[in-house]
Amino acid sequence: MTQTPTDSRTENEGTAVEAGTKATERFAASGKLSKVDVSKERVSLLAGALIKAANDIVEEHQVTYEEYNALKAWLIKVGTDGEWPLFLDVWLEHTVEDVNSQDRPGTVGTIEGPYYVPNSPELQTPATVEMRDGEEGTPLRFSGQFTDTDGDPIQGAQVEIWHADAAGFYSQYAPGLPEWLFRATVKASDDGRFEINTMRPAPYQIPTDGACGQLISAAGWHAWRPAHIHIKVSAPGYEPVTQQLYFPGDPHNADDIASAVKPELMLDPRPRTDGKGEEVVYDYVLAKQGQKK
Ligand code: MBD
Ligand code: FE
Repeated sequence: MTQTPTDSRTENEGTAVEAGTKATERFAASGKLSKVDVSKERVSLLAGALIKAANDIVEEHQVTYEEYNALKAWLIKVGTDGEWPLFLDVWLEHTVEDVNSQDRPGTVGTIEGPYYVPNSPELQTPATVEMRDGEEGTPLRFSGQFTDTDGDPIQGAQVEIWHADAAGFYSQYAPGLPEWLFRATVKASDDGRFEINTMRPAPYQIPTDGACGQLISAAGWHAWRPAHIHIKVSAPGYEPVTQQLYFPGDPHNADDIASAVKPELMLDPRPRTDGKGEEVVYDYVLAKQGQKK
């Protein structure tokens, strides 16, 4: 659901159905559905392998009719709650990302997740992302430089950034937040440098009141992701990288529900000398289009 001026609920009054419906609508609007082009051979191979894996589980674990019906009910609920993007991005995307980035040199990526929104407001470096008056949290100055794999600066690079607020909510997926809160597209300088002023996000708990939350509590798991900043970097002629950056010391770095933490993605923020929060440098090395390890 989109935010309306009469929507006076606070962010934590949002629902899983609301966030899920938005993520599902966003996926449908992304064009990824109209571009489906998978050969009959691959569909037969992949769907066949998935069905066989499911049948093997039933046999190995002697699944009862009660359990089979619980599965059926739950799968239906994933759909009605709009949580297919959430479910897939939390429990499957990390392997898809690994498989598809294994030959790409340069800065490592990780999963995109369900809350990316394209076409965020364009800002020139040095940039400050949209925040509310008196925004809660620790200010974070994030800067770096783009180079190619030979160490030469890249022209025309941009950083798309999106993250949760200090309470752990994403704009456009929770009620009551400004549309582009903590979302921006920052254009780097001609020598590939960028500076983005934002706030440190909070750890994020995936919605607990929908189908995914029901699975988590039925299985006795936890719903947490470590605090993270989502990034998508690109430059003409180079392979784009989608990633997330994390903060040392977060208790969920070691047990991210989405299995998306990698050591190369850990930031090292330091207190700023002017006392106004923290700063951190993170540089990007991009592969030329088609460049392989
Ligand atoms: C998130 O913010 C996220 O990054 C992922 C991967 C899944 C759910 C919520
Ligand atoms: Fe996220």
